[in-house]
Amino acid sequence: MCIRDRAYEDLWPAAPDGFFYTTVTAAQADYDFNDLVAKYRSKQTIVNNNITQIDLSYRLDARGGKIRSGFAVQLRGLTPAQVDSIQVTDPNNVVTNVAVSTQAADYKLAAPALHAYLGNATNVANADLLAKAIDAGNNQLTLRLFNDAYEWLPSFTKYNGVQAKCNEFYNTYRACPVESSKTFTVQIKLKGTGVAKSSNLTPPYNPYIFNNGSPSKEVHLPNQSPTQLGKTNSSFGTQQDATDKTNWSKTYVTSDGRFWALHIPYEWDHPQESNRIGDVFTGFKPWVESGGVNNATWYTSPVMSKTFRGTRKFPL
Ligand SMILES: [Ca+2]
Repeated sequence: MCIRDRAYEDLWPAAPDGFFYTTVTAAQADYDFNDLVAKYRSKQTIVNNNITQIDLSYRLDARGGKIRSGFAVQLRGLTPAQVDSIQVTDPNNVVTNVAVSTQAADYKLAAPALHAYLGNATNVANADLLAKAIDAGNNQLTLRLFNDAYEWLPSFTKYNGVQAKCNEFYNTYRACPVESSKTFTVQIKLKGTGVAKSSNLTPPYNPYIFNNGSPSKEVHLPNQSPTQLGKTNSSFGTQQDATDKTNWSKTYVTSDGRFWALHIPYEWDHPQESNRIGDVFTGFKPWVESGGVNNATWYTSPVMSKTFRGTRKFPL
């Protein structure tokens, strides 16, 4: 008699929806939450209650920020030593087998998009990033997908003399033509029988963006831990930031409960450029002020004239 392994796939989200990640500058800018809009899905392959493989898909939809930001995800609960292989397919369908380092002195993973930068004179600064430990001392698997959102969601000159403002951002002015989304896929295979399925290693994991020119300046979802490099950011505790630098239990929030990144389980129609999120989604402010108790589905009810999509179908 053959007893088959109890294997299944744990999809997140279970139904098609989205992941939305955005930030503003330290000066708070316009708080329009469209500086980087990415949607993601996660699949965990489970065998006998162990995770043996994690598949991630990140679809970049919009860049409404001027700061050159990179994007990374830390898979807390997973160490580099537990990983057998990582393969990343970039939006150009270039497949990279990512070298995994278990050395604390190294950055945990090479960023797969970086091979494109090394020969690119306009992005010389990125070569410096390569030499730095992205999360040395923490020993949590950290995967950097790209160093500069402009690489994938570029600015243009093609609208000169037509609609010049369409050159600046990517899919945040509703009057501009819709540009295509860009998708990264990641396949992480674990060694041996994998790792025990746990609440520590669940979507959305710990995604963050970082300032290309100052990589310690990370922006995570509220109360998610910075990397070791991120903890050296001297901006913590300045202006209105209320991060707890002792225990890191309270991070990337202000004293009045605001934050710089959002995770929304919905096919979100992000704000048009320079429209404050509270004006686009009137339920947002009461949601924040109630500590997330009231108006929990605020993101489903936009003022349509102030979103990017409006009545226009998104490029899905
Ligand atoms: Ca913006």
